Amino acid sequence: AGYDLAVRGGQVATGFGTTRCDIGVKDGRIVAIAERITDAARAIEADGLLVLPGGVDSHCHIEEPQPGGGANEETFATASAAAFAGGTTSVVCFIPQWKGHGVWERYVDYRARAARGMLDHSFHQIISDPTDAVMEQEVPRVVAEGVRSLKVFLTYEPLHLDDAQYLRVLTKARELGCLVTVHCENYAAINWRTAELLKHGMAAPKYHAWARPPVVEREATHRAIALAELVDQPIQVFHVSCAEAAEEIARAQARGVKVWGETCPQYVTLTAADIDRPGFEGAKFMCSPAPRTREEHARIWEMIRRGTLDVISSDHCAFSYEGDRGKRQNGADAVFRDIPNGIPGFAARLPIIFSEGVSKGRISLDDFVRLTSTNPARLMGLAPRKGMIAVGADADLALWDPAKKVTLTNALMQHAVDYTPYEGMEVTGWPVATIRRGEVVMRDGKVQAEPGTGRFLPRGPYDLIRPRGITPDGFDPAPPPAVR
Ligand code: DUC
Ligand code: ZN
Ligand code: ZN
Ligand code: ZN
Repeated sequence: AGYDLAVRGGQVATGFGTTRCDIGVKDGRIVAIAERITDAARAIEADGLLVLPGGVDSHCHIEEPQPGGGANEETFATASAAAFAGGTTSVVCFIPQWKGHGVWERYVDYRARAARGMLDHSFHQIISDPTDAVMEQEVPRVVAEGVRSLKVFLTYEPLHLDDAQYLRVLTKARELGCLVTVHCENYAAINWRTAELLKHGMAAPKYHAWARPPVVEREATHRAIALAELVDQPIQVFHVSCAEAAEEIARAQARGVKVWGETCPQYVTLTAADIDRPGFEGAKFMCSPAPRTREEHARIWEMIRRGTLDVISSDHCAFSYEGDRGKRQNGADAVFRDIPNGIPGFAARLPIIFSEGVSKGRISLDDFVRLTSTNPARLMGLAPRKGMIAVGADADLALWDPAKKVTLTNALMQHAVDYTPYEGMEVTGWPVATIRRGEVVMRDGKVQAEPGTGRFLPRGPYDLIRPRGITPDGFDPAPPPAVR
């Protein structure tokens, strides 16, 4: 047979139009797209299904080692199952850095952890302590390995950077040809409000949201962009939750600044009412930025349609509700400040965005494919190998039943933790099979991939994130290399 696999008769959605055709796969890659492919060792009939490029989740937290020696509950094996269950085939996750420590050792350790999973993976390097030794010696080494993005937090103890430290990361990223991804919330403002809320006895989970209203996100978004503009370094603003932050991105984009905006399913579905559920239950919905309102969801959809927000990732960061590694790790009734932030979302991401977006008529099928696969792959330098259905690309596909109605449950999510914030939500549209490099890794909810088969995706320099060469007054103390 000429092909290892043929996917036949599906509606192939490329992000730039949909056509009924067959896909021929050989050695893990797409080698033919044709009206009819017969000469294959194996065929999958996809009549009535959409054939999508496998989802690319460019922001997710998996098995991040903790300074104390543990790691968060989601391992690469469980994360892979959850991702495949939801039609996602590639991820970009985070190598931590702890203050007082370097990054090289963490990189080596994290590569080994990731190699035990089934997902194709790349990394962002978190920078929480940009010392001379880290920035001049270790970071260049990690980047040379293919880790082409640095992640910074403008809030969070103990990760946050001040403006001088952030500038140092930006200038080093520019020199090395990396993207910088940024968590934008104002550290001092959140600390001040948190202290005041607790002083007034307002300690329940819902006050997590009160401690970080949209204005603190808008301020930090503006500042993150302004400093990036000052040094001419491209950035992506992570998890935009409100229109006022998105407007800062839109204004900068309109002046030509290279800034991209990401949002997540939680910012078009969860609300302050969820985080205000009785007792400790609200902890299940606690993430940063915090869930907003229905009105805000509508504004986020509008910013998606305008293209201001062009990537939707999960920010999967999972803690169980029960147990001593989860939401109650600092006590069964911890004050909001001491409850770990983050919600699981690997498997829910594509179904929620398809259902709320495409099925409800808010975005087109092309938009969906670009937002969840093509755009993150392009921005992270993984395209055209990932994020596209094209000859030469990896054969990563999600076979999607656009009419299937499913009620979300924790069991369907296949992640490591004991709850989903989307329990009981009805969706229309569901992945019936996931194919990773030509191998069927999920079929009808059954994940069937061997641990250790996920591949590291090194990322070389790429044009999209090249600095513009525009600085105030033309003063550029360290021009980036001219040719990459
Ligand atoms: N917010 C983040 O920024 N990271 C992980 C968890 C969360 O809620
Ligand atoms: Zn600090
Ligand atoms: Zn973040
Ligand atoms: Zn995150």
